[in-house]
Amino acid sequence: ERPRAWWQDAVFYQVYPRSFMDSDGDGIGDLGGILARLDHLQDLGVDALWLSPVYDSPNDDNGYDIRDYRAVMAEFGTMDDLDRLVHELHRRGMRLIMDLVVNHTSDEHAWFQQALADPASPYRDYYFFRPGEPDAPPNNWTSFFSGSAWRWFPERGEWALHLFSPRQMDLDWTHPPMREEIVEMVRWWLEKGVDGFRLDVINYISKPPALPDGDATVGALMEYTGVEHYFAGPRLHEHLRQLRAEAFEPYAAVSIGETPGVGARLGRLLTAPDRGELDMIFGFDHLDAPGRTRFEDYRYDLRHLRDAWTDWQREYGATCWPSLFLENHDNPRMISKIDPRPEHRAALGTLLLLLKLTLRGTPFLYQGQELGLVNHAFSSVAQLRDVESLNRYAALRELGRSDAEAFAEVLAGSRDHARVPMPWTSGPYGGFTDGTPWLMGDGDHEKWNAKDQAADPGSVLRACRDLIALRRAHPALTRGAIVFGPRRRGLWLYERRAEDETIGVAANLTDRPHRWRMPARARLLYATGAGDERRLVPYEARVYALEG
Ligand code: TEU
Repeated sequence: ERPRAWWQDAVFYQVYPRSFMDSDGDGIGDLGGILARLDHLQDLGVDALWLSPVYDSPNDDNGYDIRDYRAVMAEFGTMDDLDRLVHELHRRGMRLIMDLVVNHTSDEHAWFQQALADPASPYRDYYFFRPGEPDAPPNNWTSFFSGSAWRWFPERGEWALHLFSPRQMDLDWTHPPMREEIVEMVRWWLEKGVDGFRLDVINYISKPPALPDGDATVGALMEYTGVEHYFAGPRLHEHLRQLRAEAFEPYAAVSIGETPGVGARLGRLLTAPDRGELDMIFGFDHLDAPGRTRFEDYRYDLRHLRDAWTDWQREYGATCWPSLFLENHDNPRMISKIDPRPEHRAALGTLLLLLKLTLRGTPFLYQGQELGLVNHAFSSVAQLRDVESLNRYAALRELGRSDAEAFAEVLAGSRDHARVPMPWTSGPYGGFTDGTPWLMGDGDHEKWNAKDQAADPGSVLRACRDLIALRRAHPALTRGAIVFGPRRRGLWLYERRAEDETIGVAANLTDRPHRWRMPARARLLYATGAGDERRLVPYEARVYALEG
């Protein structure tokens, strides 16, 4: 049993800085904007911020293509602004984790530029350069952003690997000097007082040296060819142990791995305390129904979440510590996936928050979830900005799909739904900027914005504040064991048991009423609906205390 850590009691809030708040009128969110909105986060009651990348970047993938790890992106402000943010958060008793993107760098990073310029450069071993012919990539791996995972450099007569955009060049982690530079850079940030990191696609960093072809059937199934070779590569655990031992451990920094494709079983190997690797991971299997992908426009059934998370919590047992998230900057808004009907929006938004704030583990809110935000009615690909969406649209058109077909597929899963700027007021552009936003929404902010919801006792925002306060008031919700009730039709029933208190939760996961009665000795702590004593209405949940 690991000693209790701060991040086990904390509620995290993910800020996508480009879309949070613009303080200088250029239409792009920035650090000054975040500083100006810290009261919103403090009023919400969150304990820690996870900040998506703010490092210098050409923004091919909105900062996930880093050009200089020790500089702040000009659009976002200065290093002084970042130092002020660290100081201001700590002054408020909050913490900051940054986004560590070390599977790849921008092609404009000095390491890559020097490797390109000089065949004898020591930086060539930092990347996957392979000699070859212009029409024969070294293997059949595909990029997550469409096309081959290899970029041809005619001036060098060589290919270079990129699992993501052709401007995000994969780092070769088998090369010790590269690993040492990463360790040094992480320590540099921890010296500045940062409290930890979310590690971008950290399970992808170890590739088998032979870079073997991917199995085409896996490619068809997983949409990406080659992923079976690197989603948990040969030296992954070794690299994670080095990072922890040399960078995170000495600063007691929290490490949260973003690990697409990793399930609970491998999650235990990555996060069990005695493994010396990561503290938590983000698995993604629960975000889509089995056999579905986010690019399919289907109604997500919350019973899948119940089953996926129940299994995950059971597999983790008392040893490992789950992360609890349903949205981020890479996925559509969950309310829209489950039930886009306006009459259910507030109840569903509140239900999703309640589940995350009462299950065992650390909850992560993504900006806008506290407001019940939904997908945007983009009308054409011209309105999109996400490199994944734009590349996918072009690839589908290449395959002969019509504009309507290609746009419909991209629209279903576009990451831009979650990247439309935060709605602070009902005013122009939701009060996000005095300029023109880099990405335009569909006007939803006129009715759904932080200012109006703060004044409305029945709003999702007020429910979110109350639920975070409830979680803080009852240690059973942060430290109690979890015991699941029977999986009855559309209900999710579970208890959180601490020595002096048991808290029960009953949630209706469907759009139909379900019979349910409070247990005899129960004291109601929180209800999201009318509170009929014999049933739960659609998407209604109750939280109650069982005496003794
Ligand atoms: O996302 C990685 C990720 O989740 C993808 O592997 C995803 O599984 C893929 O798009 C298939 O759905 C991280 C960042 O969160 C994302 O914003 C970046 O674009 C990406 O890595 C590259 O840095």
